[in-house]
Amino acid sequence: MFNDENRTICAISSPAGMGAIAIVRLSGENSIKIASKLLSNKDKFFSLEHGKMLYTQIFGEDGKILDDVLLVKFIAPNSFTGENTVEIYCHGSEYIQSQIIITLINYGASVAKPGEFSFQAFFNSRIDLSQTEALADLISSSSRESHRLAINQMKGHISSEIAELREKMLELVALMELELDFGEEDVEFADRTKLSEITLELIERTSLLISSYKYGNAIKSGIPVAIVGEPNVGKSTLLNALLKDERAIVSHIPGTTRDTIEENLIIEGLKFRFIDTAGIRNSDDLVEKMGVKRTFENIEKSQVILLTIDANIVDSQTFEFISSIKSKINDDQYLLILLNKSDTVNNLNDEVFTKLADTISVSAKTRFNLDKLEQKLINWVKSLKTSESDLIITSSRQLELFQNINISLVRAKEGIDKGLSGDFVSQDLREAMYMLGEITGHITNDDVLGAIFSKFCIGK
Ligand SMILES: Nc1nc2c(ncn2[C@@H]2O[C@H](COP(=O)(O)OP(=O)(O)OP(=O)(O)O)[C@@H](O)[C@H]2O)c(=O)[nH]1
Ligand SMILES: [Mg+2]
Repeated sequence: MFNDENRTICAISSPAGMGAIAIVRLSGENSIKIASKLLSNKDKFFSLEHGKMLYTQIFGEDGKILDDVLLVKFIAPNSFTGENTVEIYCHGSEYIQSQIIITLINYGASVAKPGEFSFQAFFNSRIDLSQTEALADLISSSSRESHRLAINQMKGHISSEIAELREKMLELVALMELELDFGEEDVEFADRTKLSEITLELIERTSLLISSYKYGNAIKSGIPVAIVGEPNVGKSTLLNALLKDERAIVSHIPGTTRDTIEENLIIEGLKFRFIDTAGIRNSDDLVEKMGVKRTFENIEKSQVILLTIDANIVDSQTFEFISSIKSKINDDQYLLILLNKSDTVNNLNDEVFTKLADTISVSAKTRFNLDKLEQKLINWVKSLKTSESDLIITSSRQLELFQNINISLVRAKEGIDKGLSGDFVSQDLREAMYMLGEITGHITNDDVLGAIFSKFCIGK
C-alpha cells in the first residue's frame, strides 16, 4: 500500500496550527544525511549518540537562519519505525514548519502519506497490527479507562494471548496430522479426549475475548445516554445539572427543546455521551415532529435510556407511556426511570415503577440523588465487563475475526468428538490459525491495511 518502502519520509507530527513548539519527523535510511544538510556543523550531528538531543541552528537552502531547534537522532532499528529517524523540535510558527518541510523535500525527502510512519513500524515488525490499532486508540483516547485499555493493548496483551492460542492450535494440528501420516499403522496417538479438552480451552479463551468487546467498545467510543420523556419533565435541567453548565435552554413551556443536544462527560474515568432530546408528544408543529423523530432515533442508538417522569404528574397515561418506551428497548440497553422534581413531592412511592424498570427519585433542580444516578451509570458500564481479565478488545475488525475463529474451533471440536478423520479437523484448525494471523497482521491484504492506516493522519 505504501509502494516505495525505501524512501525517506518527512511530516509535521504535531497538531495543525500554531503552538509554542512543533515537531517535524523524518524516517528512512537517508534521514540522518538529509537532516544534516540543515546544519552548518554537520560533524556534531553525525557524532551525536542514539536517542540524544542536539541544540542547534538550522539553515534554509539560501544559507539564511531558519530557526533554533532541538534535534533527536534515532539509529535503526531502535526507533519507532525501525528505520533511521530524526525529530526536529522547532518553534511553532506555521511558516517555520512549512519551510523545514520544503527544505527537507528539496534535500531528497518525500512527504509522508497518512499513517505512513505507523505503517513502517508495522512493516519492520516493531508493532503488530493489533498494536497499531491500539496506537490509533491511544492517540484518540479521551478518558482514563480508554487510555488504560489502549496502553494495555499497546504493551502487547492481546498479541501475547494470540501467540499462546496459536501455539496451542499448532500443537493440535501437529497431533491431528500425525494421525494422518501414520493412519495405516498401529501407532499410539494422542488421546482424542485430551485433544477435545485443549480445543474446548481455546473456545473458552476466544469466547472471553469476544464478550470483552461490549465493554471495550463502550469505553473506546463513550457510552451514549439518551435523556427522554414527555415535555417539561426536566430533561434539559437534568443535562445542565450533570454537566454543571447551562448548556440547554430550560423553560416552563412544554416543547422547549426541539433538537437533540449532545455533550460528553467523564465520570470516574469513563466517558458518557449525554443526549438531551425533544419531549415526546403528538404535535402538529412540523419542527417539533422532526425533533420527536430524532428522539426515537436516539432511543434506538443509545446504550442507556434515562426515562424521565415528572413525579407530580403520575397517572394511567404515565404507565402507558413507560410501556410504549419499554417496547422500543432491547435487552442490551439499560432503561433507568428517573422520578424527577422529587423536591416538590412528599412521600413519593416508587414501588410501582421499580416493578417496571430500575428507578430512582431525583431532583435536577436541587441535585438530589444525582450522585446515585452517576453511580448507577458506572455500575452498569462495569457490569458489561464479563471477566476480571485485562484482555479486552476494542476493534470491530478483531471481533469479527475472533467470532469466526470461534466458529472454526467449535467445528474442530465437533470433528474430534465425532471421531472424524484428522484432515477434516486440521483444516478447521488451520483456518482458525490463519485468522489469528490476520488479527496480528502476519497474514494480511492491502484492503485491511488500507482501512487501518487510513485512520491515522499525516505525521503518525
Ligand atoms: N421543582 C423542580 N422543577 C424542575 C426540576 N427539573 C426541572 N424543573 C422545571 O421544570 C420546567 C421544565 O424544565 P426543562 O428542563 O425545560 O424540561 P424538559 O423536559 O427539557 O422540557 P422540553 O424541552 O419541553 O421537553 C422548568 O421550569 C424547570 O425549572 C426539578 O427537579 N424540580
Ligand atoms: Mg428540554
